This record gives sequence, C-alpha cells and structure tokens, in this order.
Amino acid sequence: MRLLSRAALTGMIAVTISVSVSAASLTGLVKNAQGKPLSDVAVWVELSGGKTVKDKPALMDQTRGKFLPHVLVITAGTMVDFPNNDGMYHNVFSYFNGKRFDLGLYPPGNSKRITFTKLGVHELFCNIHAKMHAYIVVVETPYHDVTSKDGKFRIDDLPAGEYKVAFWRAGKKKVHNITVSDDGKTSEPVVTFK
Ligand SMILES: [Cu+2]
Repeated sequence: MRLLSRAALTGMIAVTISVSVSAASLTGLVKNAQGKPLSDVAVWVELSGGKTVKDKPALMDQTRGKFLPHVLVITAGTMVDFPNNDGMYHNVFSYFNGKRFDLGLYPPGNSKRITFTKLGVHELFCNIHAKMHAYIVVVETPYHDVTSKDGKFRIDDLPAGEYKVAFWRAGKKKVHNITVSDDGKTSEPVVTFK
C-alpha cells in the first residue's frame, strides 16, 4: 500500500515537472539580403484550435502623420483601439482583404474601436494622407510577435511540439518548421527576406 502511494506520488511529480519544462520561448532573427536586421516582420505560429485566448485590447495609434505600429499582429476576436493622437483629422479604412471597414474622418482626441474576427492581413489607409499605411495581421492563436528594430522576436509559452512558424513582411510570407522538444529547447531560426 505504501509502495503504491509512493509510486502514485512520484507519477504526479513527474507530470508536474514535465508540464513546467515543456513550454519554451521561441526566439529568432529576421534580416534582409544584406544581413541587416528587419523590423516590422509579423511572426506567428500556424495552429488551429487549441488555446484561443484573446489578446488584451491592442492599439493602432495615429500620430505625427503615421499609423503606429506599422505592423500589428493580434489573435482573432481582439479589439483594436484607433485613437487620433495627432494634430489633424485622420481617417482609417481597409477595403482589400480581411474585414472591410471605414471609420470616417475624426478629429484629434477621438478614438474608435473595432473587433477583428476575420483571419488574415488587413491593410490600413487614411483617405486624406496617402502616405499613411499600416497592417493588422489577425491569426488564430496568441503565439505571435513582430520583429523589433534589432530584427528579433520572441514568442513565449510554446508547448512542446512540431510547428510551422510564419514570417510575413509586406505581402511576402515564409514558413519555417520549428520543433519545441520536451526539454523546452527550440532552434533559433534566422530568416532572410530578399
Ligand atoms: Cu490621415
């Protein structure tokens, strides 16, 4: 009896430990053909179903005649706020892919909000400033990031398994196969866009 309970206890501990170490952080680097780091590359794990927790409300700012960030990646069902924090009127519209919308012209200090449920790339414009341009990429899981100025990205809490990881930049997409092993190790992909 005592032996049995000890075995059961050992089994429980083993399970607990394997859960805690089998999730990994996936990090890597994206660069251009000249070897320079590329920012604003959307990175996400291509997964269907599973963990579908929505992200916190995200921000697509309008400031100094620009949308910021240039590329935003969110999980489907996430709300995005579009505040006008500039000194002039702006408009936000997206017609081509994904959800179609037009928020109309609105003045500084105002904000509008949209929930994105449709997967895919949304290309944003302002109808009075031709240079204003940004992307919202809607994916199925919270496993996503955007490369920073140093070209690096980080996706946390990825459970052990085999994954396809997508890298997207200005309409071009690359997919890499990544393995997260049971000891929580991953390869660190280096991706080049030409
Ligand atoms: Cu504008």
